[in-house]
Amino acid sequence: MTVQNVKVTPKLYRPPHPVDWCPGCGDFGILSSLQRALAELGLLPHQVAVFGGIGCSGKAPYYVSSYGVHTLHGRVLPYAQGAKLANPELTVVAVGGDGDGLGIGAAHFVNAGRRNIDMTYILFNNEVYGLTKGQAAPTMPLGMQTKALPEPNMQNKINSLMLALTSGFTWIGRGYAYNVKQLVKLMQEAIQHPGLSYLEVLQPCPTYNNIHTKEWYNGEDLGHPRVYDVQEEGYDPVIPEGADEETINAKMLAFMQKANEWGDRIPTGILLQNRAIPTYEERISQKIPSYRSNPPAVRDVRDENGYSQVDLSPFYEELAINY
Ligand SMILES: Cc1ncc(C[n+]2csc(CCOP(=O)(O)OP(=O)(O)O)c2C)c(N)n1
Ligand code: SF4
Repeated sequence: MTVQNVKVTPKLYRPPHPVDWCPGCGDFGILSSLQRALAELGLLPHQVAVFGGIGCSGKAPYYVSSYGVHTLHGRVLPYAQGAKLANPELTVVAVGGDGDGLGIGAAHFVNAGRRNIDMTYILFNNEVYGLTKGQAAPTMPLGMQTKALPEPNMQNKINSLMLALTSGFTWIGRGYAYNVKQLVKLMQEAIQHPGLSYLEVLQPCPTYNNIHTKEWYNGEDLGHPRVYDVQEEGYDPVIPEGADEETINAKMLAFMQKANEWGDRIPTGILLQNRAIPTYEERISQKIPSYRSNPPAVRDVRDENGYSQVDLSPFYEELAINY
């Protein structure tokens, strides 16, 4: 595809510097899927901003040649939501680890769901804190003992799909880091969904998670892959606009059954697509009709001489500390 005579290929999104994840890390599959998904949507790098949390996964903004920020631990969603609200034309993707998003960042995850801002959150789920050497993340199952742990995990895991549902995310999906073909499609669907999308990606960490490995997800002990595609089995995730209560309840129930399936069969694909909830941008536009045509990011803050038109003096006066 070409836009303004620039050929948009995944190469355009590749950085000039090397990627420093461990060999065999599932993050590579997620990164190349993201570069492909953005390119195949015909987006140019300046139309995209990628925000990362802290952790191995949080380095992703360095590896996608678009706008982006490597933010603070657990704070990726506040940054990303702020950018999207300031510039609603921007395609905003937030990424981060399971520790980042569901440990220190859990309150932001829940409250982002309530807003339903039109952006995408991709959570890299390796069940461990990779960057800090393999401690149990909030997604690690009770009783699991990976090689970095002196004792089996004493806490139960958070089911992030269920948390996303109850928080209000309007698009929920799950992918697998080594199924790039499906992952590209899921990322494109998530980005194109009008509202907040949550994509959990099962991400083997060969350095610290020696239990849920690539071989385990591939089901080498069972003789069939554990991960399967719900869409191939005819699962329909859509809650249509204006759906009645009975339809909504039936869809939520079907979702919960899929979200709780784990072990010998692990569902991937689009699990929920709720078109019945307005986006935050639509809610703002009802209060401020000019919001979309004149959002904060495009307003001219300078006068004809290039000086700021914004009067910050009341703010400074408020900040003044009197001893
Ligand atoms: C406020 C704060 N607390 C703790 C840390 C240390 N820290 C850095 S990365 C990380 C865990 C990252 O794990 P996860 O989000 O699962 O990402 P992964 O490395 O597995 O991709 C922690 C606790 C920090 N950087 N900031
Ligand atoms: S520690 Fe794990 S998650 Fe981090 S780069 Fe290495 S393999 Fe990947």
